[in-house]
Amino acid sequence: MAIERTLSILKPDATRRNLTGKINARFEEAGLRIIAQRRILMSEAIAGQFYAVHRERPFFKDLVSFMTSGPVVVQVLEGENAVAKNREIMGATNPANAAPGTIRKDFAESIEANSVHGSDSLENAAIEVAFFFATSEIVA
Ligand code: RTP
Ligand code: MG
Repeated sequence: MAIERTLSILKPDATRRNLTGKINARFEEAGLRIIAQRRILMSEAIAGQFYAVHRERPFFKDLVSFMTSGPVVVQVLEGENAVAKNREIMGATNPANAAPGTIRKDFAESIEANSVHGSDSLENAAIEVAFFFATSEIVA
């Protein structure tokens, strides 16, 4: 299997409840390595640009206001099959549908405040990693 990189975000509901260490432990236990990490407060412009693909969706406005409501932790995860592995340990978007033992099942508050973001394809992972990190900030 190929070593991949994926973009992960610990969302404002996770930072508010001081869950960053607990969630990072899930990544590390699954064999993913945190090779870049930064805590930021997203501006509306940055959140809107990051979620531009959802611009026409009914939840877009709420999503931008949620993602700018508190600090987030942006990070690059590296490991075998990292994109799919991260999606698997995150669980379904709606925590009500998330499998037992997944991050969203155990920590998410709602379909919106669902604790984590993870890139959904290798192609988007490369775009999203470059959106937040310079090459010099990623130390594998
Ligand atoms: P993410 O992009 O955050 O990793 O989540 P995802 O792929 O599982 O879900 P996606 O369809 O890309 O949606 C992005 C984020 O928008 C919020 N959302 N709210 N109110 C709603 O019906 C609704 N649907 C989605 C969630 O925060 C979701 O993670
Ligand atoms: Mg998504």
